[in-house]
Amino acid sequence: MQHALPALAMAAAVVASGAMAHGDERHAAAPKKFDASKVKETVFGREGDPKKVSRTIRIDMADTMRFTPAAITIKRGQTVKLIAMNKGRLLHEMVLGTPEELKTHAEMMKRFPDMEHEEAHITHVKPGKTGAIIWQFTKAGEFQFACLVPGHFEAGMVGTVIVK
Ligand SMILES: [Cu+2]
Repeated sequence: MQHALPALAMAAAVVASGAMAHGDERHAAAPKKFDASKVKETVFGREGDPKKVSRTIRIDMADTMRFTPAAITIKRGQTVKLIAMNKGRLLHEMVLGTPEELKTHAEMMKRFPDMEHEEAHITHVKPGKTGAIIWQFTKAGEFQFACLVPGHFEAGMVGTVIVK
């Protein structure tokens, strides 16, 4: 019995780590609906209102573990629609974030590869399909988009977002 409590506390700590809480399967099937009252500001911006999209950027994903283009430049405040097109035969994903965050997230994915996660800044794209992220880049800086399928990030599947 002595071990039960620490184990539980650890499990809770893992779940509590915010963006890393992928275990929530409720998100999996439901289509993303924009709800302004639920939008959270992050250090790299916030979920964008589909009605305010002023620019659409297509980004191809390939099994060579590359995004094309690998770098995009956005005007601060602009709401963009990033369309991720999976040209390969493997599952890929596009996750927005800061370089530090994405690195931590990739480590997490290595430990828990089966974690499902569906959030505004993430899109999973099956081979031959497209996914989309609508995002408002509210802060200037250098951010990234990455594929966090285990092994892909490590192989260099990372792109740069410059917000001016
Ligand atoms: Cu990938």
